[in-house]
Amino acid sequence: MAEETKFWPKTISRRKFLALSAAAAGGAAALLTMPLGKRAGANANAATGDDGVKIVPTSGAHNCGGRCIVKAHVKDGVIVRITTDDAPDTEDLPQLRACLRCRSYRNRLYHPDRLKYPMKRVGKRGEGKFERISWDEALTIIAEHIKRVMQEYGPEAIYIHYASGNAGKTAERVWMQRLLGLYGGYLNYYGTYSTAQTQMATPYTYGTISTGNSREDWVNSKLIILWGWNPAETIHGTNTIYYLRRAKDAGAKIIVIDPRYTDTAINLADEWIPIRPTTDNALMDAMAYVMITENLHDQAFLDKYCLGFDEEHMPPGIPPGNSYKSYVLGLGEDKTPKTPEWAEAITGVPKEKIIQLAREYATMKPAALIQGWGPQRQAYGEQFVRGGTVLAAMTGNVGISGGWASGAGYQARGQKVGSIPVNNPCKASISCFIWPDAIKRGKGMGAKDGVQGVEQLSANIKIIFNLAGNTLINQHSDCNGTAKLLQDESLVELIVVSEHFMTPSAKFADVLLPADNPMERDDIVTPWGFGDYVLFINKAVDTVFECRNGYDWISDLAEKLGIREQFTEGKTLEDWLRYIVDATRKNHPEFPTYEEFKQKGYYRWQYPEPAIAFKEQIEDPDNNPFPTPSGKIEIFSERLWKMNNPEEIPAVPKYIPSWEGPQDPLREKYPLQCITPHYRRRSHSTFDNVPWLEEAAPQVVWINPIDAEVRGIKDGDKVKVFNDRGAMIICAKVTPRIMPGVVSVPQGAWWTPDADGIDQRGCANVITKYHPSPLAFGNPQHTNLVEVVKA
Ligand SMILES: Nc1nc2c(c(=O)[nH]1)N[C@H]1C(S)=C(S)[C@@H](COP(=O)(O)OP(=O)(O)OC[C@H]3O[C@@H](n4cnc5c(=O)[nH]c(N)nc54)[C@H](O)[C@@H]3O)O[C@H]1N2
Ligand SMILES: Nc1nc2c(c(=O)[nH]1)N[C@H]1C(S)=C(S)[C@@H](COP(=O)(O)OP(=O)(O)OC[C@H]3O[C@@H](n4cnc5c(=O)[nH]c(N)nc54)[C@H](O)[C@@H]3O)O[C@H]1N2
Ligand code: SF4
Ligand SMILES: [Mo]
Repeated sequence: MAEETKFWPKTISRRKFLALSAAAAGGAAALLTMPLGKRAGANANAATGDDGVKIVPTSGAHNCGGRCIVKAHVKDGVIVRITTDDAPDTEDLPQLRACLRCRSYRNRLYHPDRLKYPMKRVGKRGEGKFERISWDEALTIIAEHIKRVMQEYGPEAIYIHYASGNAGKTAERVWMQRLLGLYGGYLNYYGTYSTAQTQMATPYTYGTISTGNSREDWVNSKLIILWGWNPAETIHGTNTIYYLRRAKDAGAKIIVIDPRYTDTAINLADEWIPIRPTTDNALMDAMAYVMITENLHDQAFLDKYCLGFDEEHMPPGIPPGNSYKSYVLGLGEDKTPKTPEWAEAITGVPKEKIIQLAREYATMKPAALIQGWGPQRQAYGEQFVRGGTVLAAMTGNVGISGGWASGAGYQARGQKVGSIPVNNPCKASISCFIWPDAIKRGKGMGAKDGVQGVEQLSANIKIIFNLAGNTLINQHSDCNGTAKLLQDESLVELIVVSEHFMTPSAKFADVLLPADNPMERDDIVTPWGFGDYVLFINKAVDTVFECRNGYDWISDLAEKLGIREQFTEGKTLEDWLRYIVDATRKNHPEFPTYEEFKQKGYYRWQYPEPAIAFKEQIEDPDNNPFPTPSGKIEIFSERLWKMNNPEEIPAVPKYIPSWEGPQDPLREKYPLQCITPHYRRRSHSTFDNVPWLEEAAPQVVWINPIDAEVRGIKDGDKVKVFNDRGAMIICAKVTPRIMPGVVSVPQGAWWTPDADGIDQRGCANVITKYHPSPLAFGNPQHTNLVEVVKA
């Protein structure tokens, strides 16, 4: 075994770090928000070989919104420095430059708290008491449980949970899926914590989630509305902010609609429209009202391509009064015209502003209404998604250059990159958010509970694999409630966690496995939806202590289950990576060979034209129907109508007053709406334990001066944020950057309860609610009411 201290290099002093960052791009703060415009030579010496220093091209594998070129400078087996892309930075091919998170990566890799050995739980579950064991013992425990549970309950009792910490093509989660697929199966999940509502709702309008043009096309927009979207912080594709900046330079007006004056608004917005969380559909409905009553909508487009906008274009057999237009004008059941005055009272947006916004969006063509995913991570997030798609259709902005179809927004142009073959004979699937129900009452749960693929589940969840994720506790809603559920050892019988650190979720493991780090392994990784490239993660340094690669330990587990040969097919990890490259080359003959790809570290596609979603459907509709049942853009969805739940799943998008929204009577007790956005210093909970980043961007709750004053709260005060589900202690940032009545706690801080259960670190999910959304069974983690008091 290695000496414990040998692998940890001396920590670089803070001063030296700040000097390095300053040289790179104007200091740590500037690096945190993605740099704009022309970026000065940050890595002048990246390519030069200092004495004995090897420069290894690699990348991050966490779920950060981007995917960048990271260069590890290795000396004597230790990473001494990290730099980034130093290829020419051109307009057509901007560099894939790393942000401060990957730049600080040595702090994660060489963190003194890194897990070093396999362990098993010795105290009560969740207590965090563990004992070191051998890998062999760990794998024996896991194999015995799999054999027993598979026999006693069948594959639906074994769940491989959503875990986004390792996005590599050969992540442990993938290997576990392959293994259990070969051994009898496992319970699937659908959807994600990121996009549950939009993935489910967008296809009801368009038949697909690929509704985005490519970003080069934004320069053709006259108006860009960023609706609950903050890519200056969330990145959403490396360089997204750069493409928006190009659009602005080309003359586009940019409007940001968000309860917070975000970094994106600071960087780009001509106008910021603050709105009460959960009320966006009221604003959308009133915009539609203005367009209809002022005759600004594109009737010809609606007549030709859409179903259900007005009574003249409804599917047969639907009673009158159910079109979107009837709903907006108050001719439907609710008899309420959705006027700007009506919307002002709900949203807090002045009616003059609503009228102006409607007129601008209808007349400044082409215009792109781009939806972020924050407002769909709400109680009725599905309505937000469909509401945006209807406005895009009403203004004829679908399928054209400079326009944007709205909805999920994945780029219409996607490359086909190979993957590890997985074949799961078990067809049952749950929404990734509803696993607590599948633990408590899985057996018998069916379609109405969010189960897909089978009529009813045949078992409760008995084994959970949580490999590179923190959604067992920290990132799931209601930490306190979930902890109680998992503590009950009579329910889930085995929890296996693979991690780098003792996270709040890792504390709930029965068997805790130390994972290798991306810097210690080879892998292939793709960017988020917008990126036209693939990266090779090159192993830069050796794996430390007893941390192991997923393929390695899961092959040994396969052996214990008697299926090593089937699992590995006699291949090494490198053979599988070649397999992925070969599969990619089959789809894209221009893709480089394995050797070329690995050596360079990335491959970038270049296209002569931007991709325009639904171009064919609009230019030649007869030969290219939309992939919906009617072949049209379905503003009215007969499929939703047939669900017969008009209150929560209406057939046309509607404003539904939300539980824990501004109209909930619970506001008397908990008067503030609390949103929990993504924070620049972390990827969710990953990097929460990196002191450099904590110093640069502390965990604080944003509160408006008006709300602070009545509570006697001053900037920097310690406050308690709480509701019936939990409480946290956190510092207040008193700022007009958040609208009155709303507070904001960035998600991802590690849950750290004191003896009374009060979280001491500002973990957003102590106050969030486990309450799946009606259609997608998705997570509503921005829908919360709280009170804030001085601590
Ligand atoms: N309140 C609130 N909660 C939210 C959200 C919100 O907006 N508000 N957003 C949700 C969203 S969009 C998402 S995607 C989820 C994300 O939730 P998670 O998928 O849980 O993501 P992370 O918190 O980044 O946790 C990833 C874990 O993987 C570990 N890890 C990193 N690399 C490796 C590796 O190579 N191997 C192994 N074994 N482990 C590794 C990290 O240490 C980290 O603990 O959170 C959701 N939770
Ligand atoms: N730095 C950083 N970047 C990340 C991540 C991270 O953790 N850190 N996570 C990545 C992942 S996995 C994901 S899924 C994406 C998440 O990307 P998003 O889901 O788009 O990010 P959020 O911050 O949750 O929300 C975006 C904005 O919506 C606003 N918002 C919240 N509720 C409402 C509402 O009701 N109405 C309106 N109009 N606005 C609202 C928030 O204030 C926020 O500014 O980010 C990715 N990028
Ligand atoms: S954290 Fe993500 S966006 Fe930042 S450098 Fe790493 S890969 Fe790029
Ligand atoms: Mo996400």
